[in-house]
Amino acid sequence: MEQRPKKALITGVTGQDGSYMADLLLSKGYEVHGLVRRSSTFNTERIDHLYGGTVQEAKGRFFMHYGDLTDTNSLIQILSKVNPDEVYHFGAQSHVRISFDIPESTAQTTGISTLKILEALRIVNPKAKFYQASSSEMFGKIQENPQTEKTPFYPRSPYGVSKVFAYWMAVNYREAYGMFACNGILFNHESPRRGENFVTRKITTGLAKILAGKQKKIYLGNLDAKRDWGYAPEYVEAAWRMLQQERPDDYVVATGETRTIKEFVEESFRFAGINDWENYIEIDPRYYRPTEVDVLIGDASKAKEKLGWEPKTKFKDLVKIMVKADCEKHGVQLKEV
Ligand code: NAP
Ligand code: F7E
Repeated sequence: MEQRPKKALITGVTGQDGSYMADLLLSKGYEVHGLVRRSSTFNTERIDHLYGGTVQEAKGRFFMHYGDLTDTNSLIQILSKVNPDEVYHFGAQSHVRISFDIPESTAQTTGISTLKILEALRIVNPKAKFYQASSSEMFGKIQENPQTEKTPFYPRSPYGVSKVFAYWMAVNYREAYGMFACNGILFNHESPRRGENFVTRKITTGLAKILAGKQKKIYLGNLDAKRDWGYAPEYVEAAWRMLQQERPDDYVVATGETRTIKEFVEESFRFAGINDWENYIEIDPRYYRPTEVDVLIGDASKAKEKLGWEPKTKFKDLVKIMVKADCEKHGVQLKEV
């Protein structure tokens, strides 16, 4: 007898990770359902290739549902209707700096939404496997180096605090109700689909616009912070692998290499053939955070051992991928250096 395809529900499907996860699951033969919120302008750019039917294999297997992470009824309705085998919860207010401006709504969207979905699943579909998009921001003011699954949390923003709440909710539903809930503790991961107000994409878009004569300077905040940056498509593969294990667990996903924001700027400009990058960068204190996360570096040994997952794209390749994509978008021809 032919088996029905596995069904997955993705929250945050219009975002960076959700869209890559949709691509991955469709390539694996899943039927994919995405939760989309209403917006006054179209917010589906990252998944238009799926919905518009240009990707042949998505035909008849990709569905969008209007809902909102703050609207419990919409979540219950979608979960009941779709009855998914796997739920990937990527939806969130994911910008750390902005979480200081809208702490309460961040707590709702980034923290409480996890509880809403787990509770809805417990009632309508307790067998579904659940992925929680946990974050290295939970380590915040780091308590040890490098950070592992055992490192204590010390969040430094309303975003980080909300993610700690969500992390423990996933653990609690696993322990209290035996639900298959996993936390992927993902360190920063980037790509040409990264939102343009995160620092890497702000730099690569700004650089492309400078080269295209559309912009003169890039205004940035703290250039000394250090981040462990990986490549987003590889990170959603790790998330998928977590839900294919026999038992639910929590995993750090990282490269183990940390670089300053300044290094990202330098490498981007160097790749575009510009050495005097300082002439194009202005510091604007508006982009400082009330409490900063100075340095992050992850140890993904457990993911390597249990999931067979390893990062492939290194720092310089990541910069290259992003600069190239933004230059292409802005009609800039690069001479490779
Ligand atoms: P992203 O690009 O900002 O995507 C966030 C998604 O959440 C978007 O689809 C957004 O919809 C949706 N969303 C926001 N508020 C919503 C609401 N009220 N109702 C329904 N949907 C809502 O984030 P990302 O970089 O892909 O990250 C995915 C997840 O991983 C997030 O939970 C993030 O916090 C977490 N995370 C990210 C990283 C990273 O480095 N990227 C690392 C660790 C953890 P719109 O398109 O309509 O805005
Ligand atoms: O900032 C500094 C800023 O906003 C990185 C989210 O996906 O990853 C992301 O959070 C660093 C910070 O990412 C600017 O102060 C300097 O130290 O790109 P970001 P983030 O805060 O690390 C984690 C893992 C998540 O979970 C989050 O969802 O860069 N920085 N100048 C700047 N940052 C921004 N955004 N803009 C600047 O102009």
